Amino acid sequence: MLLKEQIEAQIPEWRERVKKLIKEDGAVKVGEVNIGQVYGGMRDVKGLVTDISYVDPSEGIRFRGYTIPELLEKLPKPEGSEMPYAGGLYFLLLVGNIPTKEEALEVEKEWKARGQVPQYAFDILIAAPADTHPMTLFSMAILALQRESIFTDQYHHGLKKDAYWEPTLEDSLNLTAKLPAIASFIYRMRYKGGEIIQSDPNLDWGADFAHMMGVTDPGYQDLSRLYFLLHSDHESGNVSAHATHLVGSALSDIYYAASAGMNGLAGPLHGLANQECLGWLLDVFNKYGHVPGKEELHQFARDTLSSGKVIPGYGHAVLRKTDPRFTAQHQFGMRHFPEDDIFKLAALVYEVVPRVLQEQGKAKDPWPNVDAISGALQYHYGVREFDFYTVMFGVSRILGVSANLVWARALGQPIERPKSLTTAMLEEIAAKATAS
Ligand code: NMX
Ligand code: MLT
Repeated sequence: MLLKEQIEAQIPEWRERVKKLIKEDGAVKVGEVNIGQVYGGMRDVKGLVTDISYVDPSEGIRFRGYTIPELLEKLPKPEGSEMPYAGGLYFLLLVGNIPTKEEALEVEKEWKARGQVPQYAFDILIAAPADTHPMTLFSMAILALQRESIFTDQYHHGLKKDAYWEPTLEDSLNLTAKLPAIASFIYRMRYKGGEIIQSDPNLDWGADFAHMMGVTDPGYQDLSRLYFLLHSDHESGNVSAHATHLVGSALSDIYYAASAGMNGLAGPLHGLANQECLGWLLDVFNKYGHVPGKEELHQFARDTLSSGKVIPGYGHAVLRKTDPRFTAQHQFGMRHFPEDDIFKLAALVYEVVPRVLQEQGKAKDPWPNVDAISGALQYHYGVREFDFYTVMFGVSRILGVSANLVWARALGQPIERPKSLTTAMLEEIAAKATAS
């Protein structure tokens, strides 16, 4: 497999580079931590490392050094499509180079060969109470598949540390291959009377998801490819990536680790914000019966804040400008359906809400994040059951977190175990600092 060979070829150099850095410069400080950060969700504490993506506060995400517009231009695309193969993106995340079409198609082929979901995983979903949240079902299905882990099996039969990454790559390909079928099964079981649509062997991973969802508009294939690219990775400190890394650091396999990551993604301050955001847009639309004017929208947003709620889709822990993932989705909507009411509303919110948040003066980042508009695009194509939206985020995010776990294993990253202090200890540290 070209993918595996290219990862393998890089590992000795990476190991050497990291070993040298730790040996020669292990004591060099990268920052300091203050009491505000200890109580404040470790914001801006630099304690993680990844070479797969980086979020600059004023620029946004770069995947392996490439901005989103660069990726949309450079990654190989299926004939006649506007958006790249997810297989090419996965190659880039894992290997670090823009793949050739042949390399992207090899990943797509691997996924096809590994995409069959064992019936027992579906049976577990069918047995769950009908009102179980789609994210719970998604996480359950991933966890159910844990018995398939090659890493865990080989580990218990004796596996050298240097070789950990190999079965982790196998597990990652096996799991990611199945995600479109699992997600669309949840959708069809939950909202379409259980009429399951089988995978089409002629379609790429992103387009096959669109097909299995039962959305026939060809534009949805490109939206799916775009969606899966944009949500895949956002450096290491976000809740889903960090949870996956943390659990994986105990040498739990990718099924345990990704399921944990998905449980974090299911929180309303993280991935669930896309469902909350569409709900909020519909509340606005239904209140006025049409796309309201800026003044009415301004008032609605103020009312949301005064009722103690956050405005979903706005604000970010790291970003301090409009999320380029928002911009890419906004541009997609402008190209394909600028007159769609809910899309127009989401675009109008962008003109109003940052000002409302600035007036309130609490949010450090008043600008839209990835979740502010993703639901409006789904809604246009008829995927309107918004409690499903975070599952699509999860399908994409597992591309990033699994690529990270392969490299964490390749570089022998240790079990994660930061130190905690008591409040009395922090008070003592503060008293000493004041006295000196
Ligand atoms: N609406 C209202 N208040 C907000 C918002 C918002 N969109 N964003 C931040 N604030 C408040 C925040 O609740 C906090 O209030 P308090 O001091 O009363 O606790 C204050 O502003 C300072 O928060 P920040 O330091 O700016 O933000 P933080 O880094 O703590 O949190 C988020 C980041 C993303 C959790 C926060 O902006 C938020 O809750 N946004 C809405 C939910 C959302 O869109 N989440 C999705 C993020 C992207 N993703 O997919 O994960
Ligand atoms: C993400 O994509 O994980 C979100 O933007 C949250 C984050 O980066 O903190």
